Amino acid sequence: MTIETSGKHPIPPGFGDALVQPGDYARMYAESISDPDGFWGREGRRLDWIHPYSRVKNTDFAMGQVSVKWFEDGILNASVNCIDRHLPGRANQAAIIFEPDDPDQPARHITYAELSEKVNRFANVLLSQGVMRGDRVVIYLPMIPEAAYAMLACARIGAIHSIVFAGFSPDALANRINDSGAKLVITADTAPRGGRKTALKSNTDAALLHCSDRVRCLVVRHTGDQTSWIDGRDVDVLAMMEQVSPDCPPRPMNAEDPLFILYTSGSTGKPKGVVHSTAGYLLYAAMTHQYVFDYKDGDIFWCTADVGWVTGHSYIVYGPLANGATTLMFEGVPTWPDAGRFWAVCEKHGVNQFYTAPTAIRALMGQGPEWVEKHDLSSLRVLGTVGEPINPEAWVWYDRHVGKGRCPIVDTWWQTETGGHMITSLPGAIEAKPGSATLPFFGVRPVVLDASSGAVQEGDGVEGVLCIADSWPGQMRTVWGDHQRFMETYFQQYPGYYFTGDGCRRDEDGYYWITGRVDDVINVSGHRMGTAEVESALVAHEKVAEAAVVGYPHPLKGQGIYAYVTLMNGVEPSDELRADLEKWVRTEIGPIAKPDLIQWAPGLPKTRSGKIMRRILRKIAEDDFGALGDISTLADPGVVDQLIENRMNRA
Ligand code: 6R9
Repeated sequence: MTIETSGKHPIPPGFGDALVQPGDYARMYAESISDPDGFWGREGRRLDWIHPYSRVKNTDFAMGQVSVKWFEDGILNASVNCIDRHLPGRANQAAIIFEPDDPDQPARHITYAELSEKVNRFANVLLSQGVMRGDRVVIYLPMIPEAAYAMLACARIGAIHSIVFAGFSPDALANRINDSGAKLVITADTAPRGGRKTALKSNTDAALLHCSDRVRCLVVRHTGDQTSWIDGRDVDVLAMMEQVSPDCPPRPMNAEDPLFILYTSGSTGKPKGVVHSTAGYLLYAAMTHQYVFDYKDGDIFWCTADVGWVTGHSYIVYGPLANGATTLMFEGVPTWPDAGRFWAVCEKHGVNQFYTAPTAIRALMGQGPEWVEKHDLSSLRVLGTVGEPINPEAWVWYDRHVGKGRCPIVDTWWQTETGGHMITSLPGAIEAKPGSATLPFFGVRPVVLDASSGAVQEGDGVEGVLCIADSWPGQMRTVWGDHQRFMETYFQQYPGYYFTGDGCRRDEDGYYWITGRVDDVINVSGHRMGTAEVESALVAHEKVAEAAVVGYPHPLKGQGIYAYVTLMNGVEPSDELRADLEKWVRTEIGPIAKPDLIQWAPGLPKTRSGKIMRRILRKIAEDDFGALGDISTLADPGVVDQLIENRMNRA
């Protein structure tokens, strides 16, 4: 199928009352750029403040003194903004609809009144465990309402939460508990997903062997499965919630106090703790949620991400709840019990906005449109995608079979570091092009730079690396415990700009097309993975001497993980060893990091100074070795032929 992608896709009829109209976008965008203080000073009033701010923007991108502050003298509480202020008008409206893994179990509608009681009680449990303002709390929970209660309870008392995706291994969990210096970890007994169970409590037990013995463990008894129990360390949080007061006064917080830390992969072996602020982050999540999805009162909003990723933070919990929305939380997977589950859930709950990842769309597309056609999707109004570039085939399928041509698709480009959407279309205002994230959100100043010279590429029809020229309220503030690393990672390479790590093209219409990462980060099913992280896991195995990891095109995952492994002298390659290495990476990092292909490499292509030539390894992994480029600087060009001969991906 060839697909016309250069033309604009007209806005479907029925968006005449969209929050942002075609004429508004250009006007509002221009104002947001020419007068950020005026624009954000007004938008900041979306939040409820205990003490209003007098200063709006105070930011500096100069290397060595990078500093990002918004609304810095304002005082507020994030949980009040997500709960208390909605109680007068929405006490009986559902805040969260919980759809369990097992479709035969009843869904739960949690009203704002109930959410309030749960969060207050949860906050009192945290206080009873000695958690104080500024303390870190690690949350290792599945997609259950208690994850949202835990986040908001932290926010209520001024503790900083750090969610670790429930698919991460005990080692990854321990590293994050230790790096953040958390006092407490919150987990569940077991987590059902797609009919299978993950033993979260026993993973946590294993992690805590590598942590200070002062770290406490709160356990949500979710399935009731038997777990080990250490008296004095483990606390049954649901039982305890019954015993504490249903009132917990919110702690007044400074606008710039950290709301949460979220670890994400970069070009080095060690994930970094991305720190987000209370006011700027919350405002940005709320505003993008409202405008980008054209969210209106009474709508049912569903973001299929996991709360363990930034998308879940901003568009399951903080953005929707700050707007008094009804947000759907789904414990399961798209393909269980069958490939119609997403659409069954949309029909059952009358979902109006549906937000998912291209990898999920591709997987469902492969099952055929009949799974979609079985269900009544007439409630859907806006569709969204996030996580990686969407291929036009998947875009067209989504539009045709899910949206029936009636629903604008918003392709939202953003990052853990940006807090919320940065480049995206708007349902009633910006026409889409399949595969393009289109135009910048209000207040966002994208620039395309020449990758090697750093020169700004002016005008349209240009290509290069994507940077952002000025701050926006949702921007990360620092790397937890390492401001120097924050500056070096994002502001050193192209002085004066925030460097996104993505390549990008701006077409003749000024539309942005993200071409993927230009650093050593790969995007597997929309999840970020540092190649260095997988390499350090592999070389930690006693039989591995050296490893190099690259991405390669994968039909479902977007990118797959391709590992070249050099074994220790005297160790023979075997299928058992390959399986063992796969298992090893799963336990070191988690199932999402398992290499798709492992090639035994007696040697790796290196320069004379010993640098691995990843460019060559990428080409071989892509099965595109006709275009290897210059290999004359290699210390031993012979290894290349051998690697080509034994390549694993024969596309
Ligand atoms: C929100 C999220 C960020 C990286 C980002 C880019 C890729 C995300 C995209 C997209 C093309 C989109 N990415 N959305 N690429 N089009 N709509 O995914 O955060 O996990 O930090 O990943 O994902 O490469 O730099 P995160």
